Amino acid sequence: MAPVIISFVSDMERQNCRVAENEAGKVLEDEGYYVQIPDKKADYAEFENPEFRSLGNCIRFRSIFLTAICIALIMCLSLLICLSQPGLAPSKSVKDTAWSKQSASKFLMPSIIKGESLPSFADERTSFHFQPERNWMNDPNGPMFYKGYYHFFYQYNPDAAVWGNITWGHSVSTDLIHWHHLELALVPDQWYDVEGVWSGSATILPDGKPVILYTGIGHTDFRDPTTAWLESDGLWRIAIGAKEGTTGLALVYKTSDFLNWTLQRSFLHQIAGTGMWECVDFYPVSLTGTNGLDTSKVQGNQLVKHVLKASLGSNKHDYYTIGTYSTDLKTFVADDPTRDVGLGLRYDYGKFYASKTFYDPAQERRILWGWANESDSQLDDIKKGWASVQTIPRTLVLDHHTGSNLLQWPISELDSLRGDKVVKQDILLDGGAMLKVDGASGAQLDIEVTFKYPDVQTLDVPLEQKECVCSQGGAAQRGVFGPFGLLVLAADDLVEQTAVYFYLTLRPNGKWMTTVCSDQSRSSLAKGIDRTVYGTSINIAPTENFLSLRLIVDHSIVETFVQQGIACITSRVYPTLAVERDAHVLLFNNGSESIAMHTLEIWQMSNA
Ligand code: DQQ
Repeated sequence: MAPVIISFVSDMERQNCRVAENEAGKVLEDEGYYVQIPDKKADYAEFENPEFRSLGNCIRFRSIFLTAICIALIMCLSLLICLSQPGLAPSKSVKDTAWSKQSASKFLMPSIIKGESLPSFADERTSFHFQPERNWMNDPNGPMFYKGYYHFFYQYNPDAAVWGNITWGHSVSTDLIHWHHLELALVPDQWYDVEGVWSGSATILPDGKPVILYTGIGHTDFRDPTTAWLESDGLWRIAIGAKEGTTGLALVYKTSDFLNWTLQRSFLHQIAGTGMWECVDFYPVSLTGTNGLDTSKVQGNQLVKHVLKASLGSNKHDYYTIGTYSTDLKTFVADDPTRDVGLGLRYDYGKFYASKTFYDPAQERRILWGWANESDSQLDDIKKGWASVQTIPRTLVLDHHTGSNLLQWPISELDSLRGDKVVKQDILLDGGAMLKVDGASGAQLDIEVTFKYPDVQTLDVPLEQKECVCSQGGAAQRGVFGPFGLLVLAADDLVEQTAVYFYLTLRPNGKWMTTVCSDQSRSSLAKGIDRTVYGTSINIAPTENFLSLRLIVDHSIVETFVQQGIACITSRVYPTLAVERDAHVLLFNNGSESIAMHTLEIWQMSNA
């Protein structure tokens, strides 16, 4: 079953659009670079099938309304600019063309190319997060489960550790943790890919055939097609992110055959002031169960809610909202307008962008991938020869307790990497306490900790009435109830430490507020690193009795899951002393009141 690859180009470009089935498909097969299997040949033999390699049809894209929102004009301009530059004419393969070299030179590429050995910075490379062997990676693209394998594609620069010359990298796995890297899947070998093969999605058709949609010529406010969903009128629909003025929006196109497309009159959704919506995602979640739902499960609104996510180009954060998709009006309405796209909930309050979900039919779950960029400098990335990781894939379900947020949790397959375990129970942390956890040092850890919610109601001390802001003082603040939590990747003398903690305060309105922060401000002695303290406040009533954290620590990344996944925070950290067995874990309480730690479990994690 050959996948169909579709590049999105506008009306004015379609005259030149390739019908790629024969021409490009042949090129790919001839060069054999779509799938190349250096080892474990038997396991992945499936993908050597020429059928799988061939490309499909180019889309006939009717951008009727694009003119109205000035996108066509912008595209026209960028097209002319591209074509007027000698040396930018596309050729067939990214590996050995003048085009790729020309393009690369635009970005002042360093000379880290395939075959060269990696420079040092070994302590910063992750051991069980998804990373290509070298060079730049950004957005997750087209994740899917196909013929018994999870496929993961990603925006990738095969030539350097900075963005540019964008292709689709490709890896396969049977468990979403152990990955087998394949050759590039999509390369800019056509004129409309002159800016690179940008982000997109995969849709598995009812007959099992995958369709891959991506964006061709970039630099327009129109990109990143979603997975398609099928409605009862027999038409497939996709959403595409766009912008009109400063209003971010999601356009919808419909098709019966993935070749002929009509722009729907109504937008799926729009929010003034949010700017360009990148990497829109749109999918149903069950109101009744914990299974994930296929993207086409749009009917039966009494049983499903819809999630709409946009990655805001303006601040590089992924915002989602929960609401109702009207199959009559073909529009989405958020349940709570004050928490609409860009105004309220984020998947992650740290370094996490351009995310994408997919439905995993094998385990009936919806899985979220997100890109965690570096927090060091571009020069550091060039020196280390790589940039970016993907966060651990997370399952997503509606929080049935609140009905108003999602719960995210690392996929259960991650547990297979858990090794030696340290357990501590019922430790009272007095105000100012700092307690090293013996036997738990290391830079690859999975940590679960639960604190008893303190008895805030009956306290006989003057209470703080303030909003806690993570960035104002970080973990060094001194409060009544907090900051308290964990230090990870902490050096012997604590000159390096990454703190993840709670801080409880009483709002002026008399309600208790729980703030959770990930403080990377003291994570490294190195210079030129982003030291933002990330965090958010969450609704936890004192009656819930407990506060919990799960931390996934992998050398240069700390992923935090708060209160069983109500909120997540991802930090990128670069300790220089607190590495390997010199990286310690401590419990701490910087508040004046005691905090009871209930259970602490720490697993050493194996390499993937
Ligand atoms: N990255 C891609 C675009 C997308 C952006 C280009 C988001 O398609 O909008 O690499 O990070």
